[in-house]
Amino acid sequence: MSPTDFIPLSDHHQYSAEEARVRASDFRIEMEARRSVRHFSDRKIDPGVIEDCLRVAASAPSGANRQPWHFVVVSDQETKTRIRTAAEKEEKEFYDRRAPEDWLEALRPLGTNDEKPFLEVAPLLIVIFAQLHGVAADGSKFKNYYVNESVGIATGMLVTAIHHAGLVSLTHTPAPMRFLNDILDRPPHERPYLILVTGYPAKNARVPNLRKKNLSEMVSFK
Ligand code: IYR
Repeated sequence: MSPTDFIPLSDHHQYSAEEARVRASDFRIEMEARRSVRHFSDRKIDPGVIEDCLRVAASAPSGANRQPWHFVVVSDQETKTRIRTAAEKEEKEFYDRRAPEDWLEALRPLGTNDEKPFLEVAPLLIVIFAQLHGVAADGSKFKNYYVNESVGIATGMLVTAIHHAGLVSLTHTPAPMRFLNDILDRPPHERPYLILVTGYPAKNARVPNLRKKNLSEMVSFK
């Protein structure tokens, strides 16, 4: 383990109260326009844009800075088809048998079912893996900390960066997801976390009419 090494905090911007208000409000308006989209166009994405979005995700805080994540960016059509086939098999089980009635009821406003054409239509599937432990250069294992929290934060930042770049995404979690290790050739200590379906919306894309909680429903000030 390397010794403690501190450098000056650089690139930190402080804004006037007015600038801060404008920036916070502009960003809120931008982010409130984000929607999970299930109708994708097949329009390709500039690889440089996705690389920058992934760099944003990589800047996330993580337990002991272990960065316990791996992202597989899938654009290969045959691989997307294999993922769709495997995911739909699990999803059919879920919708036909595994899901309890209250879960199906909760999903009704979203209009989801076991058909996942977006897994083949969208130009990119970013498959996010959580590394349950690390592996050193000599093959020995080391612990990771707060893996779920860390990967969740990185994923949230990726979702935000993708929206900021004018793309849309869908967090998709077919359950169980272990088939992704086989298809994408990832080791067993990496657990599939979610598939971030990424691209441009279809011309006629529609989204459910949902409402987000307002501040008074979800925040208390003391
Ligand atoms: N994985 C299924 C079911 C599903 C579950 C939740 I929780 C959602 O918010 C949406 C869907 C599917 O993708 O259809």
